[in-house]
Amino acid sequence: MGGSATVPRPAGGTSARRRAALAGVLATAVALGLAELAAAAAGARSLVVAVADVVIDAAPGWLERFAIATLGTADKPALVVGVLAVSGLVGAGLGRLATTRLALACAGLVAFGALGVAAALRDPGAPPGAPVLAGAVGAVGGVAALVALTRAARAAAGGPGGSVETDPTAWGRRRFLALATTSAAVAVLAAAGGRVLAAPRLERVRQAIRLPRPARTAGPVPAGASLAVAGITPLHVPNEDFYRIDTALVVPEVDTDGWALEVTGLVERPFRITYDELLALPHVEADVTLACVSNEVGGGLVGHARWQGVPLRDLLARARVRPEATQVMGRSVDGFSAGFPVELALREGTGPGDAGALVAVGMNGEPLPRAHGFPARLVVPGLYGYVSATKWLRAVELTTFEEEGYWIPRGWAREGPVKTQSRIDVPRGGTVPAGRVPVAGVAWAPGRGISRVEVRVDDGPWVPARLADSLGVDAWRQWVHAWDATPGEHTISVRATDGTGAVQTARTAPPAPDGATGHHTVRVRVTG
Ligand SMILES: Nc1nc2c(c(=O)[nH]1)N[C@H]1C(S)=C(S)[C@@H](COP(=O)(O)O)O[C@H]1N2
Ligand SMILES: [Mo]
Repeated sequence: MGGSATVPRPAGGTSARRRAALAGVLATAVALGLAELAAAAAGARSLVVAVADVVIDAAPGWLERFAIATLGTADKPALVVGVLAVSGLVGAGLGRLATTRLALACAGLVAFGALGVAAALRDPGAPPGAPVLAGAVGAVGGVAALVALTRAARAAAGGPGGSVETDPTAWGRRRFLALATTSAAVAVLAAAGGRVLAAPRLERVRQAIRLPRPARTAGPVPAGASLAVAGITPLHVPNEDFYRIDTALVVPEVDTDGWALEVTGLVERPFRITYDELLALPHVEADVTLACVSNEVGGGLVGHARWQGVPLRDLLARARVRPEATQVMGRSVDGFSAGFPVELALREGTGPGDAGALVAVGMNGEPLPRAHGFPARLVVPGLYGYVSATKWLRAVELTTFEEEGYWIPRGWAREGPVKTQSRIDVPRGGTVPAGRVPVAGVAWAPGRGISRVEVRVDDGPWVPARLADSLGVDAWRQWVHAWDATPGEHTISVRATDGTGAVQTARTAPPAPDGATGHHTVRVRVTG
């Protein structure tokens, strides 16, 4: 140590202890930053995110629901911040340990990195070896930083004051400061570099893809399917506006290169199919409305897109489903899974507007956006996403219902048919002038279609709205009602009737466990 019997140590060695802790924190930051950069360069996921994913998977359902309820979509960034904070604490501890047991602290840092590698190795979509490489680069950098910083901290410890010429500890403090600054810069730059590197490469891969022309197209969209009402949700929601729901902290980076879809489980002939092989099969196009079970009445967790892909039943026919199979389980590269009845997967579509379940590779005319499951996902008309719409699909496994998809043990219903719903898009509330006011929105009952939409003002009668042309039973339908608005406060409600003649229920129910019900209602003030 730099201190000797003749040099008084600072009281309690606080600054020395602080420097030791800081050395550990910075060494950990260097390790994480370099690992991030190496992971991106090698095509693997961030180790920090991989650890956070493990935390999500291990969290009990009530905690996860609580986090989503209190933090909303900020729950994932908050978790990453949490993982970084814990890493900082571990780092501080290792830094303190390093002052007396440097080798042990270095081993601790390596073990800490190994945890991240182990978490990332659970991701079968990543090139094997890439997480190990990332962990190794991070560990080597972190250990080097810890050794250098700890030595500098030792040199800096000792008596206070003095000049660089006369006091070696002053020189040591300067060296420590310089090293600390360098370490922080390396950590930040490496982490930022990793982020910059990861996304655009895959985006270029995605944009270079040319989807085949579907053997069966959905046909041109009839002009009468879209209503010219300002503020109504577009019939096809643009990809960048389409709602996004998933448990992934950051969008899984799945390259088509090396990706293959496995069709497996209770089948006679399991097989794997590459992305190019999938593109070479006959494709269909389908207008399907996708809804999230968590959508509140009137909420935005629902969207409509024109999907393109391979009918799931074609793949299942090739694999030959065994008679004891009752459930189709989609499995994603990030550990998510969703299962639904085999009949729904085998059902023959009845033609345009009813295509059946798809392994989708296209969304609104382009390759699936990364946030929506690139390179492939399931789209099963009529079911909520949590039991069907697996994104970043890696396997379709035939099972029985003994197997449970991701959300089932977390308190959501085993089967999730989408409930008939309707939503008022305009007016959304607020103030409108008296006179003719268009009340308009969308209504959906995927699998059954929409046959009628009615609007009620205050306690008046239900009045039929005008329906836009239908794109098929799986697609939502726009509707509009020309309301003669009179001055005062008014309440407007909407309800839909599905293709079987069943009227949307007025009974209110929360999203859990199987989808919200009740009428969407808005209050408006009409000025005279
Ligand atoms: N891999 C993966 N796929 C997933 C999910 C998920 O968390 N992970 N969430 C599902 C849920 S709950 C819904 S509602 C839909 C949403 O699809 P979108 O984000 O493309 O709108 O994706 C489904 N597919
Ligand atoms: Mo969902």
